[in-house]
Amino acid sequence: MNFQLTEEQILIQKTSREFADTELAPGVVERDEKKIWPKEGIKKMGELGFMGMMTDPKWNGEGMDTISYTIAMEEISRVEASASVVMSVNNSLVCYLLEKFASDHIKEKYLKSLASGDKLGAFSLSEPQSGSDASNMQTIANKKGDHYLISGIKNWVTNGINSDYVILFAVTEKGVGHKGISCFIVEKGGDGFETGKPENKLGIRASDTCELYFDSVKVPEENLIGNEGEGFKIALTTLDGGRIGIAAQALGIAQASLNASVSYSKERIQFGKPISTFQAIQFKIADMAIEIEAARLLVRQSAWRKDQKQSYSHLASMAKVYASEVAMRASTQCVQIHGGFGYMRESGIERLMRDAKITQIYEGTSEIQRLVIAKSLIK
Ligand code: COS
Repeated sequence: MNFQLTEEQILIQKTSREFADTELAPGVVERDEKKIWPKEGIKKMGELGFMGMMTDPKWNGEGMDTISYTIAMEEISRVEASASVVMSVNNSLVCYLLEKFASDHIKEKYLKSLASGDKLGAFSLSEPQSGSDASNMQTIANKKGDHYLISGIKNWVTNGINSDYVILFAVTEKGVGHKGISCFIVEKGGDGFETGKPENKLGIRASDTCELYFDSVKVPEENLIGNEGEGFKIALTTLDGGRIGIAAQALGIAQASLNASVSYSKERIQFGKPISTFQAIQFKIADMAIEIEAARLLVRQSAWRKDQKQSYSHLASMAKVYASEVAMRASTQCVQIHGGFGYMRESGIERLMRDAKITQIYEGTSEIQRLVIAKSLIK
């Protein structure tokens, strides 16, 4: 067993860490407060190759392994989770899905520009009545000659506003449950395609989330990904990998919480001493560090298994459920250590707690992850 990162992985860590500290840290609190999308940061992430990290260079990606991707996700999330979610969706939900399931025609036409960061993708599965119960979707795609007409509503779509292309799941055959769901790539802005207003969120406020409305949107048949009826399995397979990315995001938020706690506790004087000298604070810091190391092992192990082409669905769920709960605990303790200051918006500390919360919800709630884990044990 070798826990040593490769030279390439160390380089990715250094590059993403420096990028996050120099390019994303300035203005991060204001972007969160005012819901300003990190446009410049995302553009630079594309230039650095962070938008198609695992995609084959043949399709303009970087051809890196999943461990490298989790390292970059962790570093960027440490500074701005709103930026890392944009990266995560484009990498693990959009580029991965297209590379694995789409035709060469789609890869040539869409994947190349998505992996290079020139275009941005979104992934739209959820609907008002179907979140965890993902197969209960109502959006319909009716075949008419050489195209489909798609109608319905998708919600909680990350990158919904700023994306160019949307991965869309819709029903092509009613009454057969998940076997009637198909997957498409749809260009934004066509007739009947409307983008909703930005949602006002608790956390990751600088990222954009919205509803998408489809009213008989015409989509050419060559934009079907895989075969009709394969959409649900494509979605779940893709989400397995996505969950590793979100686990890495949670890890970054937890690490940021620990870093801030250590440095503030050494500076903050109470009762004539730095609060870091008090055991009550030391125990909180120690507990955070233990849990973060354990979460990192789960994240890296699930990524490693994916790279080794071993089954990893249950481990991705374990990594996500554990890392997201660690992020929640660490960020809450971080606010506690910072006291009144940490509760103030301008401190940037309470943001960690608000950002952590979504990692327990999106790409499958903690409850769904536990179902996936239990199913893998009981089957
Ligand atoms: N990869 C590929 N296929 C999978 C899979 C996976 N990880 N998990 C299940 N499947 C397949 C099953 O094998 C089954 O296929 P068959 O009918 O051919 O045997 C099919 O998918 C349906 O499986 P199942 O009956 O277990 O589906 P359920 O409807 O009970 O749902 C859960 C399973 C709850 C795990 C799934 O709906 C889920 O993950 N929901 C959360 C969705 C989510 O993450 N939403 C967030 C959206 S992105 S922000």
